[in-house]
Amino acid sequence: MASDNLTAVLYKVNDLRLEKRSIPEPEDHEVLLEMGSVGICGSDVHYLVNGAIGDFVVRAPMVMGHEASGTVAKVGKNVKNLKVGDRVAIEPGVPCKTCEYCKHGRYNLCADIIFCATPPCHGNLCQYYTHSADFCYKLPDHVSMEEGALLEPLSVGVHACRRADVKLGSTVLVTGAGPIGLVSMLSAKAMGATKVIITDLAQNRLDLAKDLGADYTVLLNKDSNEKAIVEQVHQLLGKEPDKTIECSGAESSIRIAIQATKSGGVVVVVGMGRPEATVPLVNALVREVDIRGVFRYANCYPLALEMIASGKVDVKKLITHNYTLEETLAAFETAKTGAGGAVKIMIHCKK
Ligand code: NAD
Ligand code: 572
Ligand code: ZN
Repeated sequence: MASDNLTAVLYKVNDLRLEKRSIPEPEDHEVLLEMGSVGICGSDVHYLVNGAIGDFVVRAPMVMGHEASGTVAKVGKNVKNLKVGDRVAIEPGVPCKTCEYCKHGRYNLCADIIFCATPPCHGNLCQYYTHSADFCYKLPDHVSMEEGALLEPLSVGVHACRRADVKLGSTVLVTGAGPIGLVSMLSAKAMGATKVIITDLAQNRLDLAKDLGADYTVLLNKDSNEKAIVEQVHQLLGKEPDKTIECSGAESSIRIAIQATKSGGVVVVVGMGRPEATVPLVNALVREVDIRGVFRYANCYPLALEMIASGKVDVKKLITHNYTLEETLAAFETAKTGAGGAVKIMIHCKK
């Protein structure tokens, strides 16, 4: 088998290597993809720096990358939906399709899901990679490979807004203006939110949020007074938000989210911080503020693609840095330090 498949492999903490691996053969239901663009996600950086996220521990070398697009280079014999040359976005989680959750369409909750770059499963930061054809979405000619890769985080935003039941006229608070807060804000706007306010500790991220369409921004610092922030949010909006989408992972943000949200409203928690948090639960209970979890997404790629293809949402501005596959180590160094105001770093795998 040819072994000219340059691949980014995480061996252990702070030991990321580029190595040549063999080009895999697609199974009957799979396609072989020549990889296009792969975004670096916060989770990739977390595995690099800590070797684990919660119970998911890198115990064996793992290929990085799960925000990806590619071009079909070969098709398995049972593949009907794609042909050689098709450009596709790759949905990184392939579920079992037979469990109760899969059958009810909530396949993100499948216990046997194989999700790229979540140990022990390999990701797709490489030149050639095989994937289930039915988790690949053909891109129209005018949608770029970078946008195809960004369908992944955008799908998290779409799922968060669906969980929050964002609709025409919603007023939305987003806490945290990292890539996930920003795609949640873009999704909320696209789904009809008329006012979106977003918080962060970093002014450059709030500036980008404003550029992307945030109506109001709130700069916080670690010592900001909780009650004063809630007041400020209400004052800027002129009302209480119907929905809050927590995207920072900070306990203080969950506390603010609950207190700021209107009675009868919804708080969705996307940010993954410490496993346990102290939150004003009774405040939420007596005001019937629903607190809902978010775990990745299910059935969101088609809508995320429509949002981009129709021009309703522009995700390209999230990309602050570009690297080639050969420059992967430098790309991860930038992701680790956040140098140059890095938000989304994109790696281009095709020569
Ligand atoms: P990120 O670290 O780039 O962004 C987080 C942002 O929150 C940063 O800009 C940071 O300055 C800001 N922040 C930190 N503390 C804050 C505070 N107290 N108030 C307001 N803002 C604060 O991460 P990201 O890639 O945007 O992801 C956001 C979170 O979502 C992470 O915790 C990540 O693990 C999680 N995530 C969850 C899912 C899921 O399925 N639930 C999916 C993807 C990401
Ligand atoms: O794009 C998917 C994604 N999911 C993230 C983070 C970044 N990107 N999640 C946060 C971490 N969890 S987890 O349950 N886990 C490591 C499987 O703690 C998944 C969702
Ligand atoms: Zn991710």
